[in-house]
Amino acid sequence: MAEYKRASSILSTPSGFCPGCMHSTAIKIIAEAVDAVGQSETAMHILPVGCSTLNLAYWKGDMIGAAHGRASAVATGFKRCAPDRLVFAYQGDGDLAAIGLAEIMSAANRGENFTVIFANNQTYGMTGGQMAPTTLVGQKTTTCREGRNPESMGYPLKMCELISNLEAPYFVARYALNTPKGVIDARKGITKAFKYQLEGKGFTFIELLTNCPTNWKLSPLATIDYMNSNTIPYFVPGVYKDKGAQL
Ligand SMILES: Cc1ncc(C[n+]2csc(CCOP(=O)(O)OP(=O)(O)O)c2C)c(N)n1
Ligand code: SF4
Ligand SMILES: [Mg+2]
Repeated sequence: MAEYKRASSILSTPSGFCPGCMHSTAIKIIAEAVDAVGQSETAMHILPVGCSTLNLAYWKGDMIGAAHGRASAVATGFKRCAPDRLVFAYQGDGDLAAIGLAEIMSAANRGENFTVIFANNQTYGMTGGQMAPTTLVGQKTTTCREGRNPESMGYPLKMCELISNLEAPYFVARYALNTPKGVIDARKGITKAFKYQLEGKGFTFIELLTNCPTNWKLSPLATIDYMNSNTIPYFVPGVYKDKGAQL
C-alpha cells in the first residue's frame, strides 16, 4: 500500500495561501518532483514577486528572491555560476508575462539550462485582482470592470505557444491543476523538465493553469468549473515541444 508523505522540501509550517488556492498544489508537486530527481538538498528556488512567494514560509531549501519579473535573469546568473545545481523559478503571470516578459523570452531564446514553472491564474492575485496579460477576453477584473475588451486591451498572451516557437527551448508543456489527473500529469511534466535540466538539455518551461478564488470572487469549488468552461478552452493543456521525444 502506498504511504503518503510530505515532500522533504516542505516544512510543516502552514502556508499563507488563501483556502483553495492552487499555488498550494503547485508548490506541493514541485517539491515532489524535486524529491523525485533526488535534489531536495541542493535545488535552488528562484522566487519572483506575487503570491507564489508565499511558499517562502514553508520551503525548506535554498531560495533567492528576485525583483519583480527578473526571476529568469537571476536564474541565468545563478545557474551559470553553479551549473551542477537544479535551478527553477516559480513565477506568476503578472510577474512573468507582463513586467518580466523580456527576461523570460530572452532566457528561453538563449536556451538557458534551468526550468521555469509558470502559474497562470489570469490575474494579479497579490495586489488585488488587476488585469494580467493572461486575463481572458470578457473576464472582469479591478482594472477592466466591464471585462477584458481585446479591441483596447489586446488578447490574452499564450506563453507556451510563444516559447515553443523559439528554436532553443527543449521542453514546453501546459497542465491544468483543477483535476487529480491534471495534477498528476503536471508532476510528471515538472519531473521530466528537471531530468532534462540535470542532463544539460537546456531551457524547460512548464505552465500550470491555476486559480485565484479570492480575486475571481468564486468559491474554490466553483473555480474548478470556471476553469473547465473558460480557462482550458483558451489555454489548451498539452506538450507543446519535447525535443527529447523527437530523438
Ligand atoms: C517593481 C514592482 N512593481 C509592482 C509591484 C507590485 N506587485 C506585487 S505582486 C504584483 C502582481 C503579481 O501578480 P502575479 O505575478 O500574477 O502573481 P499572483 O499574485 O497572481 O500569483 C505586483 C504588480 C512590485 N512588488 N514591484
Ligand atoms: S490572492 Fe489569489 S493567488 Fe493569492 S493566495 Fe489568494 S487565492 Fe491564491
Ligand atoms: Mg497571477
